[in-house]
Amino acid sequence: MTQTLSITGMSCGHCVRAVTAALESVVGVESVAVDLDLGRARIEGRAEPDALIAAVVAEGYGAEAVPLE
Ligand SMILES: [Cu+2]
Repeated sequence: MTQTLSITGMSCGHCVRAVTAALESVVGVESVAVDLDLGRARIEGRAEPDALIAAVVAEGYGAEAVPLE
């Protein structure tokens, strides 16, 4: 299962690493790919959408689910 989040507040590679680590810490996540330019995170696995958003927000960034394209 793939989920996509729109991430706000990222400005550099440090932010990408922080968001990636936050998402990877969520139960059920298998892999994470964060794109700084697009402001998107692609998450593979079976994590709860709300848990993904909460993990990103806890790091100080904004997150919103993006419907499957
Ligand atoms: Cu940064």
